[in-house]
Amino acid sequence: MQDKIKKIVKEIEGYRPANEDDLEQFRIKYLGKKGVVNDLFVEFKNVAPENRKETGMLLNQLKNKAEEKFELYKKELVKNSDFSGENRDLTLSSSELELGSRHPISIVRNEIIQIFSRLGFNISEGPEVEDDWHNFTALNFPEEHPARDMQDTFFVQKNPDIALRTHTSSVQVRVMENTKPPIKTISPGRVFRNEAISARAHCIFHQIEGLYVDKNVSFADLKQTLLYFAKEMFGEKTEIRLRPSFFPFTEPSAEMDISCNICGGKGCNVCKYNGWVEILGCGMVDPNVLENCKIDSKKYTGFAFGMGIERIAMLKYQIKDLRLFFENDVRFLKQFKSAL
Ligand code: 2U9
Repeated sequence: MQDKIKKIVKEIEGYRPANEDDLEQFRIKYLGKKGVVNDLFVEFKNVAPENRKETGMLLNQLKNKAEEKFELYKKELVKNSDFSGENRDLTLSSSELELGSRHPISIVRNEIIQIFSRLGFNISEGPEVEDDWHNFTALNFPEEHPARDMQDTFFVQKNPDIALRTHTSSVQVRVMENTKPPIKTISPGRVFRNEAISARAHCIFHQIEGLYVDKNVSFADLKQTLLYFAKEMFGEKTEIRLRPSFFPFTEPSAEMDISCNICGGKGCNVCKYNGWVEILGCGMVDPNVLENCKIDSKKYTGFAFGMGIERIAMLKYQIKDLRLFFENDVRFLKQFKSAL
């Protein structure tokens, strides 16, 4: 009998329950009324008196082992249970939930929105599928302008009148058509261009465009607004410079550079050793555009600007390849933590 008991002790020592049901089967098998332990106690009555002491001790050890094993795993299973079991312990603390993180494009977009909100800009949104009028004609694009070409624009169902918007200026045309000045709005959103994908270009990207139309809005107002933006976004020491440019929808037009936020203007590979990096385009709204939207260009003037959010994010976080924003690799995304 002693050998039998020792064998069962070994069996119990090696036992690990697969789940709650398994543990219950263990309890019934060893500790139940008709279980192994009770059967052995019945058998014990027939043990010869000279063997009783030793066999009795072994039997008690077996019983204790089985009970300890059962109690240990009962506690463990309750701790790990999903609270659906009967043995739930509501005093146990919950397991920690791992939080996700915002996409870097959302973080930068929200930061830009906050900066312009402080200057009184509201947010406007509009359709991603646009008609020719809102995307091109109202914005003073000539009939033969290359941007209207199949090569640059995604047309919907080969309809030359319906396309995926190539910029969010189309949203601001809608705002001007439906609102009387003063208008002070920014339009964040996805835009689409028929371009080959590379480290510096993608067929989908994100823009924020700004528009301020009122009496007496001047180029000086534009410059001051953009200087404030640059300092808030890239740091107090940031300087700006405007270079003359051309867009169909603004006159005069300019491109804006900031002093390189990496080397502080001394020269590095981000600014290609000239100390300045381009971040946006801007200008005074062309009077034709105001008139197209039924705004009296003799009474009102306006400034506008546009930027690619990916470009701002690449400069802010020193990211060299734009495609990383679209791959959604969690190892890339989880590096960006933000309150916004
Ligand atoms: C209206 C009238 C004018 C918005 C402007 C730019 C200059 C510009 C580019 C920057 C990089 C687009 O993302 S990008 O490729 N944008 O250079 N955008 S002025 O002008 C407007 C907007 C709305 C009604």
